Amino acid sequence: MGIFNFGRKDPKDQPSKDQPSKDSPAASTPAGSADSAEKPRGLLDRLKAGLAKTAQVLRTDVRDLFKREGRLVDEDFLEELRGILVRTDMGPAAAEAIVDDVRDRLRARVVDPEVVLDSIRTQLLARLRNTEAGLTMAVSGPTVILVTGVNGSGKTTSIAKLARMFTRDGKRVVLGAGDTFRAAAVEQLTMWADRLGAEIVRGPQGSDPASVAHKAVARAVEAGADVCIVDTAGRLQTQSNLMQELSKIRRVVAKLVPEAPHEVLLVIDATAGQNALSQAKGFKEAAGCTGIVLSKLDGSARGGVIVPVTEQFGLPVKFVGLGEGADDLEPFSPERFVAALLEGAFGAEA
Ligand SMILES: Nc1nc2c(ncn2[C@@H]2O[C@H](COP(=O)(O)OP(=O)(O)OP(=O)(O)O)[C@@H](O)[C@H]2O)c(=O)[nH]1
Ligand SMILES: [Mg+2]
Repeated sequence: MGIFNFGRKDPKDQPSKDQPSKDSPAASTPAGSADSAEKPRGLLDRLKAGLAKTAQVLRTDVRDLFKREGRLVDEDFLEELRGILVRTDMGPAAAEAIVDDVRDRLRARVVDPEVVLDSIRTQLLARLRNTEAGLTMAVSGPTVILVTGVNGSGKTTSIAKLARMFTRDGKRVVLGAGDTFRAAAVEQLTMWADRLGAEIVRGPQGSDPASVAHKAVARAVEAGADVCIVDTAGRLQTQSNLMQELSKIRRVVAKLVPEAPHEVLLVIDATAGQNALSQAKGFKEAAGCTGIVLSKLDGSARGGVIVPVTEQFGLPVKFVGLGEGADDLEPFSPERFVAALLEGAFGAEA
């Protein structure tokens, strides 16, 4: 789809969470500029690197099912195949559909790994096809994006990545430091803002996050900014008082910009396994989330969780996070995702 351009990686953009880097502010990397010292990597290559662990389960383990040239598709084989699929967290429905497809078409035949991998590809694509979705942008005035999720899921880092995406596209960004719970959270976002050339609006520690959000959106309106991204403190989907706090933020920003927030993104850590599902459910119901950023895919062998998350809750995965740097974000594309998982399975080099 490619609403925005992602092209280069900047590994120096990896501040540690609580130790803001002393690197100079990002006035030196203006919007749209290239990080010239970096080697450009294609979208697919970066996605492949990020998905390496999940791909390993699918490609290598499926290949390992085949001792020599081919293997007879019998119930033992199908059981082993199901085990591999389940390990990627793609969920029982998708795993079962693949096993059924292989059984229906190939039972009692001696087949090659390629045939099985092809079935996996077809089934995954069919399940993910309708999930591609860009961000809803304001028709006029700033687009307001609220970023939510459980503790440590990658919210603040994802905000930095989104800010980088927008500034690269020539857009003016205001960040709202709505995580007033920890002083380090504000420092972390401030450091990113400095580095990325975004303005930041902060409030005193312990102050009402809704008032910071209000100030940030007001500033975005006043400054004629294109985007206002509001950070929030981590919370569990089961903490109803904290979920209400998110509702308050939404109400407050809507007073300033009628359609706001245009997006309420839920950042889910791909290593969370099946807990990702209850997060998606809880945040969708209580916080009105509109889409998901699936972070830390690079550290997970369970990237398949993208399938049940999108299927069960009708929440589109809008972006995937593939590392700690500001450039490690990809707009989600089912085709690229499945290609990154399975390409190379046929011995072809990327
Ligand atoms: N490998 C990898 N690490 C990530 C990714 N996204 C975030 N991280 C790391 O995960 C840790 C937590 O990220 P934060 O962005 O601070 O998470 P958060 O949700 O804001 O955390 P709280 O504000 O404490 O709830 C940091 O060390 C990040 O560098 C990703 O896509 N890949
Ligand atoms: Mg944070």
